[in-house]
Amino acid sequence: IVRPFNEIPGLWKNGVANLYNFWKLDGFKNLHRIMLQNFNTFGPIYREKVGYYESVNIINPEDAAILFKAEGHHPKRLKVEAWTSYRDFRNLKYGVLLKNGEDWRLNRVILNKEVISPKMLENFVPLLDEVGQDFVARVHKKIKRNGQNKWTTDLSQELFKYALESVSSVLYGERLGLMLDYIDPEAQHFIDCITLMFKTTSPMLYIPPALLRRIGAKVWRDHVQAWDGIFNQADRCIHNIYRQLRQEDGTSKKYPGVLASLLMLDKLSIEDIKASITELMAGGVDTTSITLLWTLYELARHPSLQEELRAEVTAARAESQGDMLDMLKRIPLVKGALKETLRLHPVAVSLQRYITQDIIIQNYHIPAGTLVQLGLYAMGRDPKVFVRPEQYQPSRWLRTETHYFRSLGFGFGPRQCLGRRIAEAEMQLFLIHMLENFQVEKQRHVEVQSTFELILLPEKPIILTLKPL
Ligand code: HEM
Ligand code: 2DC
Repeated sequence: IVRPFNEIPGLWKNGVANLYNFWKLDGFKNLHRIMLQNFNTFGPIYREKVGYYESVNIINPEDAAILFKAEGHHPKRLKVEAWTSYRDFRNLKYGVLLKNGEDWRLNRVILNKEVISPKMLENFVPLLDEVGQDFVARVHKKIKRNGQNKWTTDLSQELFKYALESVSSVLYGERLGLMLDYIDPEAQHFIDCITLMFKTTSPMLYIPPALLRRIGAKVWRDHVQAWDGIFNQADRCIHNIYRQLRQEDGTSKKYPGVLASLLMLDKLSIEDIKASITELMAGGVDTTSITLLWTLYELARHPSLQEELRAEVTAARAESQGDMLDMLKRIPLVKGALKETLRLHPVAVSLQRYITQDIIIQNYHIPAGTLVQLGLYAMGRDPKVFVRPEQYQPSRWLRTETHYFRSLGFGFGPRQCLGRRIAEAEMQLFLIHMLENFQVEKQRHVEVQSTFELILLPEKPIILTLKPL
């Protein structure tokens, strides 16, 4: 017999007391570890209430399948109130990230064709490949200059620039010039604002932003400043393209970028386009760059695996004879490495949906309307789900063992990551170029853990050494 909702184990009776304990455990930074611990304590399903944030948490791929079957036609994630409050405060439109219902679907369907359709890779790959080439050229130059024939550094700032340059070139069909020596201070400010925006969001998951705003709290003020910086910079880029488009005669055959394509399509209002383009630009920086940093870290820790990947890339290069679109089809182990990185170091600690119908998970009844979270970080490290989960093994994604609801780093279904194709191509091209040019090494005995700043980040700088091959 099915057990009732109220019997699901967990701490869900006193949200305020739980928030206090959460805060004592420095939970704002440890959310991923706390979730892992909760699964250890309560088993594969638990119910929780922290502050005003209430959810049912699951960890098994088979249960994830049940969850996503009940997501309905307009899948809805946890509402990040800090983000909607800012838009409301500044009277700005929601983009596809924050919209819901039919309005979300109408926008998303049009954006899908321009952003996530595999057909678009033809347009994106040449642009992204150029940025990849410029990145390695920049590293070579740095190495030449310092005269040591190697470069030991924390690459995160360089990777932020690579990611912003990449996503901008796809969105605007134009280069910002971030792979040059002297970069636009506005672009650097944009990068800093994104980091601050994420960091200030996490406390506001549990404490309503409206309250923080009323008491004039610093997090809220910092959050507003961060988004202001993001929207100002995106606005400048968007206006530029808009102006250029009005001056052109429209006969150019060159791919003009996502923004110009959307403007010419004329199916979404300018305000809707602006809102979603800003979200894409902001969503495209920390996500891919941190995933690449973790990947380089893992490759540095596993030198023979690094050589295996290099061999795959060398062979793919020869076989594809300079056709990059073809080359991307010949690097399964590189793709496995990226999946493996997202398994151990996911950007999103969880995936969530408000279910639209009653479901039964682990023999508990869960009513429609409940927020159900899949603990993505916890699932990636669960020995019941992945054989020897602590080992970084890209080849596990090539084997015939089941991958059923196990590769969920970009989410699932119609509400999955809109930037997924861009992110994948951008990261694959980056690894191709890096593996072809440099050996990646690290200092011995340094283990780096994750910290939660809305997305999961390395808790301390990752120092790597790049040596020309
Ligand atoms: C949504 C992960 C890169 C833009 C999401 C979601 C995840 C995710 C887990 C939620 C999906 C769901 O609820 O099912 C990642 C990862 C990335 C990445 C792991 C890179 C390694 C990017 C990039 C962009 C982007 C490069 C922009 C170009 C978005 C947007 C949404 C989203 C706009 C919201 C889509 C919607 O609500 O309809 N991403 N992302 N992401 N991501 Fe990404
Ligand atoms: C954070 O408990 C933890 O892709 C919360 O590119 C639940 C939650 C809700 C929404 C998730 C968020 C978590 C992590 C960051 C995500 C976000 C949805 C989209 C966003 C996964 C898991 C992200 C990084 C977007 C951000 C785009 C934005 C900057 C314009």
